[in-house]
Amino acid sequence: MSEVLTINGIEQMSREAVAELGWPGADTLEAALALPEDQRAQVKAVAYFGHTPFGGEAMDAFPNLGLIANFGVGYDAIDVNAASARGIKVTNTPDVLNDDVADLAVALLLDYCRDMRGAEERLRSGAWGREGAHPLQRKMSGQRAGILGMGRIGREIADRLAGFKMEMHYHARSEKETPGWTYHADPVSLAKSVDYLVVALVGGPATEGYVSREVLEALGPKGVIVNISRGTTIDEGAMLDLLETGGIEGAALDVFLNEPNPDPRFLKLDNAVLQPHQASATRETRTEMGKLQRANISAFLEGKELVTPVN
Ligand code: 8YV
Repeated sequence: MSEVLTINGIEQMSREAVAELGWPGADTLEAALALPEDQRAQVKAVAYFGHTPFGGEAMDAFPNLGLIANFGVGYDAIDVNAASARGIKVTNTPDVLNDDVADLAVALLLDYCRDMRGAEERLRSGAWGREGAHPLQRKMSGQRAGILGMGRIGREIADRLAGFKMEMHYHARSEKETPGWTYHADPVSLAKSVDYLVVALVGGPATEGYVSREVLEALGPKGVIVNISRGTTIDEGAMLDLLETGGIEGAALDVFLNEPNPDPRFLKLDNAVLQPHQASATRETRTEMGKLQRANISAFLEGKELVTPVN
């Protein structure tokens, strides 16, 4: 047993890197907790992957744990207060994934508007020849976009959408320096003012259900919601109700409450573009995320300053 334990399906590129380091792995947190007590007692750092809640009770199963190094910028799965109370440090992997997440947000919106998957299916199935052109689509460039949460990822998305000549609106805790974009002090006012609402909030209890039924209703029957943050940030039941009844026009989503098995109601919708939580999933970015995670672990084991500490 090594002093580092990897927990949860080790992601793509970093699986090899982690294997090279010779760290043992547990496929799930549950499996890690089932390790013999003497093995758990050797663990000083956990390389954590995925979104299963990691709370105080689980931390207590590793009496010498000093670091949870999360693979991902969002660390909402980890109870940071419980970690701090136990003197356990938490790190994440910010910034290296901003471009990919912003790229996917734009791709979701473009795909929603232009129905590239449906149009390709028309070509592949021969329906183009049999039935003619694909139905007309919806314009994205030049329309009104709202960004909910103007952190580093939100800003990257906004910069990209501004490049599509969109009229930019945003809501964040405070007004930011922008090239003349309209600030809204509350999310309802933002939703009322835009055609496309992109959610780029941090996850965790503070933003749970932040996109409420009221916000979605303000977006209205021509409005489209995009989410690349966390499933928790939207009242998912309300969103499904409104998608099913025309209360909002559509959705383009990379995140869900119940991952990796989203509510089956989503699968029946033809007004939604659905992605399996893969906004950061390029080889390049996952490699960088793995490097940053390992740099934090090395720094911790060598008693050096952590690279990207959370607490
Ligand atoms: C995941 C993400 O971490 O960074 C985040 O917060 O949501 C993703 O990059 C990734 O899927 C690994 O679990």
